[in-house]
Amino acid sequence: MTQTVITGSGLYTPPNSATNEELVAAFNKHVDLYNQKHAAEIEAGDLEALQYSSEAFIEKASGIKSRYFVDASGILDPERMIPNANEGTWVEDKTKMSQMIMAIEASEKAMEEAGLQPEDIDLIVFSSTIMQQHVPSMAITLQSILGTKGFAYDTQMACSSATFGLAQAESFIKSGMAKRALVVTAEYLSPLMNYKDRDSHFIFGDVGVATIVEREDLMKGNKGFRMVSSRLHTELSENITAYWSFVSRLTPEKIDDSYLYFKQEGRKVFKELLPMVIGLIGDHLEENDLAASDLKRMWLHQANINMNLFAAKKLLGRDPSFEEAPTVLEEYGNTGGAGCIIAFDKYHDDFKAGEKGILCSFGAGYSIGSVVVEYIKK
Ligand code: CO8
Repeated sequence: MTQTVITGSGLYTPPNSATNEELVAAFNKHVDLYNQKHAAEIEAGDLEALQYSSEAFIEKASGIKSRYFVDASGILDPERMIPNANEGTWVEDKTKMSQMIMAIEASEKAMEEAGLQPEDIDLIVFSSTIMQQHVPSMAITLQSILGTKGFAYDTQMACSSATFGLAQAESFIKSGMAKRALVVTAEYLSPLMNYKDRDSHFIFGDVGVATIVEREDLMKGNKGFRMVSSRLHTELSENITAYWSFVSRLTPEKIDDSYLYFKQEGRKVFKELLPMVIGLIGDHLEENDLAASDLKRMWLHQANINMNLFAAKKLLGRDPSFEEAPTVLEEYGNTGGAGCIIAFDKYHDDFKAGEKGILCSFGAGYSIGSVVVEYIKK
């Protein structure tokens, strides 16, 4: 049977960042400006005063201390609270598109780790929460910039973009339609966020990740993570939404309405999604005659530290060590579909042949993607 192997990964970290302190200072200044501007309506009881955000809450509720942004200056400007577009003339030069910059660097690093040249790749799956450009696709544009062969296409699966992309690459390779795939998740999420929303202004950061999936018998290098088994699951929920769409321009007067941007019922997500995730991982491992204790590592979705610790503890029956379930939330925040791959990229060099791990994403959709891997060395 054809086997597939993850032979490389790459991470692009944007040059700008914001700590909780910086983000909360800008948010609270915005609250002051808003409350001053609307003092009379607030006084008359016609409008509710906005409340301050707090660093202590953010760190305790999410485990996030900072996050990276393509642009932080617009987000930290209390009069603006929207990222600035700093990409110049990207329509004429696609290598200057913010999302493409992330994709190119992450892809180059992944190809380098796998020992591949662009012409060795015959499939690009550009799988991200959002696409900066729809026509032509981001994937085909990236294909032309890098010089890869074969075919390339875009797909979107929010929090599970990377794992769904990996499973698609695996399927294409197993079917014989491709030999070597580049899976790219470039999460340029900040333009989709509402930095005036106290409940969610601290959650997300921008980042780019990429992985290489090769047919095992054609591997150029001598090591990698064999994809033992993949499982995908979706189930509709409106507890995480961002209704932004190409039809938003038809009602320009509503362009700033909060329903267009990221919104969630965090508690409900926590309560509904976690049992699904724990159940799916448990079943997935059982199908493969594995227990959580057989895994060296769980590279879990990075949305919330409490969620990750809860899931890992339930699966293991005890508290996980950092090595068993590493988190990158403190530095990167929630990076949508990229989170589990950041954790994988940073924490996979210590594997020995035969050791196993699981990549698992979960979130908006709802969507869950689970990939069991085994380290191989030839
Ligand atoms: N500062 C101070 N207080 C605050 C703040 C703040 N910034 N925000 C809320 N509070 C207050 C609330 O008002 C509330 O007050 P009260 O008790 O008086 O009503 C109190 O703090 C507690 O609020 P919550 O119950 O909301 O707090 P939680 O402890 O639940 O923490 C979290 C909130 C962090 C959001 C948490 O619920 C969580 O992380 N849940 C899981 C959510 C999750 O995993 N979502 C998946 C995210 S989606 C994803 O990962 C990728 C999506 C890709 C983009 C998709 C675009 C559509």
